[in-house]
Amino acid sequence: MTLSNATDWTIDQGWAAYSRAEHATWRTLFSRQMALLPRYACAAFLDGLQRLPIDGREIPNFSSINESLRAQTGWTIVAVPGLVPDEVFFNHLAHRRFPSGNFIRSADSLNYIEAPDVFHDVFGHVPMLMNPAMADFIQAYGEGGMRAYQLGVLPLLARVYWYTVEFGLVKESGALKVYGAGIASSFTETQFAIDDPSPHRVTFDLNRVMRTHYRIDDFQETYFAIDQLEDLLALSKIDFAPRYQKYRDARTFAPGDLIAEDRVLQRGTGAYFATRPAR
Ligand code: HBI
Ligand code: FE
Repeated sequence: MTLSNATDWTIDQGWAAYSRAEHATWRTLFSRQMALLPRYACAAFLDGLQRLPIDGREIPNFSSINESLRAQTGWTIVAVPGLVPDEVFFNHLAHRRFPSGNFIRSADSLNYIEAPDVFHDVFGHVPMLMNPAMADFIQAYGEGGMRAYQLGVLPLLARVYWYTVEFGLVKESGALKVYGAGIASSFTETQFAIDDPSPHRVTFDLNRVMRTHYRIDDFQETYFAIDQLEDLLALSKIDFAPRYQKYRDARTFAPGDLIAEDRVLQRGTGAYFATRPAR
């Protein structure tokens, strides 16, 4: 990790410093995902990817990504050394800058990362930042994040981000497709989220999701599906303040709970999680 000396935590991508081995890791990750995503990802993800200078040859250069991305939705990506403090993260998002890790995971742990790396951030997030609804939603999250933090209700908002931007599914022609970056950048979770009988799949409901805990270091026990990506646009316009009032002290739900009001699409067997207690 490179130390940051700017208060916004941005660093140079340092593209020229990537080794052949690091480019090869990108190549492996890219080809694994491309063997799956044409069947598993939503049309907007595939379309965004196709219109970006992201390919399986080498780690993309952020400045060429930014030419396409800025022209499409006014977003840019900025290089950061890893996780940045919440308020720094929100400030970038509110200004349509997506902080992206410049490092890449090591070749012997392709399925595990401690902090978001360049493959998660660029391959996972940037294609959806080409979509106008997602573009507005993440900016609104940045703007709302500071408010939620000051009100002491950040977990309520962070759960919405988690179950949409990171682990969201969308209904498309009667099937469930991936749009969340945490899924789209993971070979194992792409298959798990769509095909495995273990997790619940439930129609997204804002009030429900705000109260639902999530797993950070394992597959999700429940995936929430929106009806269409445009629902994110509506979500970006909602005033969360009254909901914070209502739900700040409300009971919360465990990752694998189903509740009476749920519109359950597929009730999970829980089989995978039976051997993996939540921590
Ligand atoms: N920093 N680089 C980076 N990427 C993230 O996704 C990120 C972060 N800092 C904080 C954060 N996410 C979350 O804890 C907030 O969304 C709540
Ligand atoms: Fe992410």
